[in-house]
Amino acid sequence: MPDWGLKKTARFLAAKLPLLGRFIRLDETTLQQVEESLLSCDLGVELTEQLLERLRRIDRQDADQLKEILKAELAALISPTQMNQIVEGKPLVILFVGVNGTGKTTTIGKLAYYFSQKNEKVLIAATDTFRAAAYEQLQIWAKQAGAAFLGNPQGKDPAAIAFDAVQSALKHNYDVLLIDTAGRLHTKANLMAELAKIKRVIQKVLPAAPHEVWLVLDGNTGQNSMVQAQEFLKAVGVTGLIVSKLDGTAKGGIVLAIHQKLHVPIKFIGVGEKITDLVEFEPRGFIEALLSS
Ligand SMILES: Nc1nc2c(ncn2[C@@H]2O[C@H](COP(=O)(O)OP(=O)(O)OP(=O)(O)O)[C@@H](O)[C@H]2O)c(=O)[nH]1
Ligand SMILES: [Mg+2]
Repeated sequence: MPDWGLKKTARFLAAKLPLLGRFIRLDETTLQQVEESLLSCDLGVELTEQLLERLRRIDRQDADQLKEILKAELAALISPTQMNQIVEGKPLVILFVGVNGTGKTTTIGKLAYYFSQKNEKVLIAATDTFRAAAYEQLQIWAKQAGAAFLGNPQGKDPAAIAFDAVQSALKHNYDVLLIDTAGRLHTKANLMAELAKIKRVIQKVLPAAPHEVWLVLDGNTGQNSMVQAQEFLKAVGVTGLIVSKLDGTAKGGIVLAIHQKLHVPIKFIGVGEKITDLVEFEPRGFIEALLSS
């Protein structure tokens, strides 16, 4: 079983959920406690209400193990997978976007390692010309992951660097190109337009690229993630999501809320700061871990 980074959330839920013995009825007080617990781990209002509705229909005879019931009912509510395959391309070009500090650069380091382990030849490109330390930070990750690195510490134009990166990936026969971008607020129209420009410029070199645009969300951000996702979707057509920092939060329920609401597949989740702290997302395993403590 993968480490879903849910220890904090699971422990939190375990402490909050009412203890039910065999044949105890799911009465309104119990249900209310369940509701509060689920809301406070950020499962979201919609999913929580749907779940409560299902719990209300459960026969009292069945209510012997609340957690097992919750697991089964939650799993029945959650759509199993939403096409979690990564699109094919040679080179496969993935553009990473997101609000400041969500974990884009760290995730790229982890993914470079993930692809390298599959014997793919990986190139990482740094287009964050905004934050001074960004270039070096990504370079260190590339080295650690055994991936090639391209950037321009004096560069001013992110799109121009992206352009060079795609050309270089084609020329040198890379399997995967991971393009980092500077963090930006989803409310800043000019910065969102810059992302669209990066995308257009990439397409000039390779019309099918970027094959994927992955939005990195911080698992601690809660319901505001939904708003961020909607804006990035509008601006650059996000094809996949990564939820990071689940190890640091007791609000891991947000992942299921996002999965259910946004209809964009969650590809991976980040569960720590190490290069191996990345897990391929799969809802059933996630639910199991959420209610495992
Ligand atoms: N605990 C934990 N920390 C993480 C995870 N992912 C990223 N971080 C930390 O979050 C901080 C920000 O990560 P970055 O990768 O620099 O985020 P970014 O989105 O590239 O930031 P900007 O480029 O400034 O927008 C760093 O301190 C990372 O170590 C994670 O899964 N778990
Ligand atoms: Mg960064």
